[in-house]
Amino acid sequence: MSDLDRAIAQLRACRPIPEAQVRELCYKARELLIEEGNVVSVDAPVTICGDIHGQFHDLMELFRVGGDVPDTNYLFMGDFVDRGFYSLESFLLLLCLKVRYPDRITLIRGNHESRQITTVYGFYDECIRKYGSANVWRYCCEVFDYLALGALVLGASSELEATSRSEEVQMDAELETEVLNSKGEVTSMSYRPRYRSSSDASNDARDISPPRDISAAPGETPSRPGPAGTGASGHSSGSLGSSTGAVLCVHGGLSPLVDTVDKIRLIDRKQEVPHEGPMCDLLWSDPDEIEGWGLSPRGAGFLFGGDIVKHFNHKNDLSLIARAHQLVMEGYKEMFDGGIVTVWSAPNYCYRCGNVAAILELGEDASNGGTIARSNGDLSRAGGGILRRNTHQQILGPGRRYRVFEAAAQDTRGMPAKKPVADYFL
Ligand SMILES: [Mn+2]
Repeated sequence: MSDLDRAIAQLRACRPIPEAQVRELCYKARELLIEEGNVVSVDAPVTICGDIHGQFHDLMELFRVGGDVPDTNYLFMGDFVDRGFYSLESFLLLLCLKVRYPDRITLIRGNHESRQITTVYGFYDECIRKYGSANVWRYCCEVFDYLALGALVLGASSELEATSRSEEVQMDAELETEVLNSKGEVTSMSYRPRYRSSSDASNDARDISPPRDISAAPGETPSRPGPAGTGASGHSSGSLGSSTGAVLCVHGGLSPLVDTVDKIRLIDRKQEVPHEGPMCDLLWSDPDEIEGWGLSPRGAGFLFGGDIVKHFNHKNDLSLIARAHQLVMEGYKEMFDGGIVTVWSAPNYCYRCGNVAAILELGEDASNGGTIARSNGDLSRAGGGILRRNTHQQILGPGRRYRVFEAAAQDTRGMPAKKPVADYFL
């Protein structure tokens, strides 16, 4: 067993590792993170998680519900530390997993991954308490400066594969969202119309006949639109890039100073979170039911409305923005026709808010093999409300599976709950 695996085992048991080992870990992590761009590309399938805030036992519950690393590919959207009692163990475990399985876990920066904020909200004090000096806090803050500012999830499928087959299969609709409880039971699902034309019935027969244009080079759009519903009219939408737009993940939200994802890439991120500017906004902003931009009551970042999200997503070929940063009692909250979602992964936040938590799973688009003949030509004639203007590329949102979970049971926390009353007193 390597030192790293030993450290992982020790941290999984919620026991801190020695200071010298933290130092080495942080050095290795920095070497790894320095190579990442400000916006990391992540291929689906991926499980997206929101704020953790030092709630170590709930992080263990998250892994129980969502699967372990490296079996599950994870993307954590920041705010690993502060508020909870185990910021140190939570962050160091995630960091160990990052160093051990760099391609199976992505960590991006939250507004709490900062010197100034951790000094006020608990992480600094926790390090002093557990190590007797600020060294470990300092090593961790140096890692914070190198965390990516966002991630772009590519290759997600627009359609979910149903978890349970008990529901009647809807031929004319595809499964868009599913919500599961921590036992893996489906508690709700939603469908969207499948954009196939009425002549689909005869489609199967035509698909096996010769004139199907399979000679088109990848990325090349056949010039002949063809009659609606014929496989010959186009190609699997995969060859124009996925029919599912990319998903941008950031901790907070958008910035009035950033109108393209490429502008995020230009930021010099290797620094303490500034008090203003694009980097600050990405980590601090919140969506709100307003038009345009508004002042944030947080005193940093901005509020942004549905029009801002719609425009940004369209301009950047995004189908969804996933963000964290705000407590939502149901664990997740979609806004603006599904253009943005808040994912919150700290159940019973601060051990008293009574909320549930959620993680968001995006599946892999398997249609690139061409087995599903959805042509762009057909789609652009379908006339649905979700069509985009001035583009032939149909951009569908990704299929979204939310796993909702509650706080870890008291007896897994390793701290004495209320002593049970002995039977003979009752
Ligand atoms: Mn936050």
